[in-house]
Amino acid sequence: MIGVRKFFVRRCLLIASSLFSLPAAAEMKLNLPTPAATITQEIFDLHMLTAYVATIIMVIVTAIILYALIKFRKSAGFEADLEFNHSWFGRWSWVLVPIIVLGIDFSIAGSATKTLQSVETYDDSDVTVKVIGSQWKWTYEYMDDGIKIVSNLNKNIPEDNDLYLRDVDNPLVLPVNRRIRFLHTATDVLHAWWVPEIAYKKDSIPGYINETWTVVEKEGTYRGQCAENCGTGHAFMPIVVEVVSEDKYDEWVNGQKVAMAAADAEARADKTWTLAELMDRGEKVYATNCTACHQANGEGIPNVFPGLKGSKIVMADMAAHLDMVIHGSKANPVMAAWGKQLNDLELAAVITYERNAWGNDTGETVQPSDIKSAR
Ligand code: HEC
Ligand SMILES: [Cu+2]
Repeated sequence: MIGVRKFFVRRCLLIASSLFSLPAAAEMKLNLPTPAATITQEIFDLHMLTAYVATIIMVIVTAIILYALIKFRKSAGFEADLEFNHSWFGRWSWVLVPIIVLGIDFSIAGSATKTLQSVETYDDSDVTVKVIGSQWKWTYEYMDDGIKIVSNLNKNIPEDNDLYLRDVDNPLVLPVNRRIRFLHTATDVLHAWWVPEIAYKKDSIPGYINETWTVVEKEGTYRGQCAENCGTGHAFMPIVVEVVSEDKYDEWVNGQKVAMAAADAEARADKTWTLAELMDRGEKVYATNCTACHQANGEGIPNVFPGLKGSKIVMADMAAHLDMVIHGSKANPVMAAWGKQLNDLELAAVITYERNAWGNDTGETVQPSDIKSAR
């Protein structure tokens, strides 16, 4: 056995060498990320001002303490001045010190108040996005254009990749140099939409709307995380924002509108869909909206989310199945009313998929017209 002392020396060397090894040092970010928006720049500047003031105070106080320790040490024969508090300086220092401290406080409070005022300035915006947190995904609704984006974790990124748990299938797309208003809310529990480079943090609260704003000054991809512990999938709802030029943004908006109109027309079309067509679409709807809880293999999570594979409702009771998916569960609000979020074709497809995937093999199809009458 190696001695305790040797053990600690080795441990310290190991930690030191890993701290100073090149990749680790390159990864080590000591400060907040570089802001890319006016409001986050203001917050960053306030943070730096506070950090500088605190550092200067720390240096001065440490210097005074060290000076006093050395200069007035007993071994050098120093004797304490028991009458210090009766001297001029001894008396006035009790007044001066609080005045200095208050002065420092006010100098920071001035900037802090200004920043807080900017944070709470709700001017007209060019783009308004409703940001909806759900267990465990983000939905973005562009209020002016009627576009809706569902943003899910990209599960295809391997663990050793930098973007593991930090990438999504559909990012939020925003124009550069335009004022964006975010309206934050949630469908189930508290979440918080946080992208430190471009937007500050505010809670997403069910049944309540919080507002934040930003003007992003640099095009690019910005990443963030849900910043409110919202359940077992909290780590699996990352945020990705693509900030693009205005032209690109307009192009993207038009593309989305065309795609939405096409999907809408398709859902309304008076057509009987085949099992294969419905399964194909249903698999996608299921992957986007249902896997977070019921899992890709349809087995759910025991005692938390029921399995759909072999489920009685899914296999036999069609009316109960339609009711559960369209209107949600009355017993457990975690199972949402998908009738509000998906159109008739999407609902018909996902229900058909549940009834035929994972060996459920009922061979039954559900048509959009069935959904229409069950709504
Ligand atoms: C946030 C988690 C969550 C998501 C997402 C979710 N469900 Fe559910 N689901 C539940 C819970 C919890 C229940 C149990 C409800 C109850 O006990 O009343 C449930 C129950 C069900 C049932 C009844 C199963 C049974 O045997 O009782 C069906 C069918 C179902 N969900 C379908 C879906 C479909 C389709 C989707 C996607 C469009 C979906 N769910 C998305 C949580 C979820
Ligand atoms: Cu969350």
